[in-house]
Amino acid sequence: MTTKRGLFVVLEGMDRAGKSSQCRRLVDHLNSIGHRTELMRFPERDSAIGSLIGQYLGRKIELDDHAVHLLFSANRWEFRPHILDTLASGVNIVCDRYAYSGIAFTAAKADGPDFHWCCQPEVGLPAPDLKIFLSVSPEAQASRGGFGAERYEVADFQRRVGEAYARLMRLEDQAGGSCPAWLTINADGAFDEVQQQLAKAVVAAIDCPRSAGPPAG
Ligand code: DGP
Ligand code: NA
Ligand code: NA
Repeated sequence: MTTKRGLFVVLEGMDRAGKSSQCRRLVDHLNSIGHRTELMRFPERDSAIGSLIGQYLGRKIELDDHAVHLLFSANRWEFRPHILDTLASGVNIVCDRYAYSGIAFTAAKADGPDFHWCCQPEVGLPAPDLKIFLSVSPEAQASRGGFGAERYEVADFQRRVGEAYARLMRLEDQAGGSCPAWLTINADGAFDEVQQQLAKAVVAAIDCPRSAGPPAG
């Protein structure tokens, strides 16, 4: 009997949407009901490339916008073999941010790289089976203690990140076909309610049939 490939789920959203806590809870829940699932995150700061990204976000070093964009992308590419091996072994992946953060955060930069240029380094990465956008209002962002001290944690920049995500999701939904549509979940409400909606969507997707091979990029 062949092992059913694991499901590749990506969670995206602006900062303070509660993504990381929701991802952790979701992974615990899925494992507790017998769906073997691994948590991944990008940027994964625990690699040589990730350490440079961490220094950049912490304002320890300065880098050209194009160079840092490629580092974020390279950080995803260096984990491509791990993603493919994990899925092939039948283990699901819940991933806290992915290529869509890469595009939205760079495209949001004033006078930064062009939107279409931003998309190119991500082409060919393993494609998620399910993409979930956790939306959060500026009011809820503010009520969660405001932003931290890292480079992108500024209200006006986050507004532009939201616009870039919206553009990206519109483009992908128009493309249709092989691009699975986005599921948007509003994360302004109570943590447990958001978690329930997430778990329901992900369990339904785990139970769906999917291609045996690795998800195409
Ligand atoms: P996090 O560890 O999820 O809080 O992400 C750190 C910050 O980096 C956050 O502001 C989002 C941003 N970010 C995540 N992925 C990318 C990416 O690929 N490119 C850029 N430019 N920023 C990213
Ligand atoms: Na952050
Ligand atoms: Na996070």
